[in-house]
Amino acid sequence: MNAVASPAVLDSQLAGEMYSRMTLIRLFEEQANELYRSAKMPGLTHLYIGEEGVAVGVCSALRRDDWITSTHRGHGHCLAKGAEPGRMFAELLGKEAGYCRGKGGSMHIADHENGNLGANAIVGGSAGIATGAAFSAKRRGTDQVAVCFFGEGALGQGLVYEVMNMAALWSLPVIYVCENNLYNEYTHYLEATAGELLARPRAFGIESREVDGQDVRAVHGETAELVARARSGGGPAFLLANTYRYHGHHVGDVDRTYYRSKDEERLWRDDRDPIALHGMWLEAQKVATADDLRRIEDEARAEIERGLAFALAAPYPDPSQVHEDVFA
Ligand SMILES: Cc1ncc(C[n+]2csc(CCOP(=O)(O)OP(=O)(O)O)c2C)c(N)n1
Repeated sequence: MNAVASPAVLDSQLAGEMYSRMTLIRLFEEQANELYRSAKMPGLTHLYIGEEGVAVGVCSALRRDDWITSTHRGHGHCLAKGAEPGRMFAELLGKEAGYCRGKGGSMHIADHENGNLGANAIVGGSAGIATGAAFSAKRRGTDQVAVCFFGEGALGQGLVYEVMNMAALWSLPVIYVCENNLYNEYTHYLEATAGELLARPRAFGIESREVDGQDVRAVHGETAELVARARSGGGPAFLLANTYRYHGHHVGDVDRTYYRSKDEERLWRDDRDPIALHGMWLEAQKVATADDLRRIEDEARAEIERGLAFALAAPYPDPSQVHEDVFA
């Protein structure tokens, strides 16, 4: 995807591609869960299911040479920026064909060809990397923009404020995208984050907006404006996207009733699903029929199955490579 729509116009082709990419992410994540449950994947993973509208809305407003940085919940960001499911599955399985030759795993996928500087398991850690990339773009005189994805839990990290301060002072082309899925692990964010979330970036004079993260078109529209602004020297921005993760903090977090209710989960799944909502819009606008949407889903499923088969059959790295690509 990575098409660049003008801020005001969302053409029907792009709207269809957004549906397709969100569906691909959903199916990838369901399969990642299966890999965990069938003990084929080492370690665990943090599913992005429910939040697809944010990654796809944002990345569809970026160019391929724009950058993103990502989090422990990063598969959706990678796929939205153009990564292939096969190489991602390979990375999850520790295979040589993975994006990091099998040494990064689920939480550290980087895909530089598509502008993905990498996921980071240190909460807030990638804010410095995105801001540094924006600094580099400005110094080199390119018009690239960097997007930093992070959860609202990262608002408790000092680094985020250090770099927002620099970004504002130096008018850097960076957009901080805060995905508020309501929970920091097993704690509601209101128990961990004082005051108004947007008051924080606004204290630095950063352009700050809020968007419904379940509305992929709204996310795309806000991002496109902020990207155009940053590209033309307007400086950093902060986008607060309200969203929800349907699954647990990680795949092992199955019984969640001690920190959130089943009714709450049902409400988001049934009434606020970004893929279903966008599908209804496509049909209502006569951009796609129900058959078209089914075909898109079938194609995405086939792509996931091909990617999975590729990854399962792929070889592990040779043990002699264990000390390669290690930085200290
Ligand atoms: C610096 C740091 N502190 C603590 C952790 C443990 N940890 C992993 S995820 C997480 C909560 C993250 O919540 P949020 O940033 O809102 O992202 P979400 O998981 O909701 O997507 C914590 C505390 C960590 N990985 N890094």
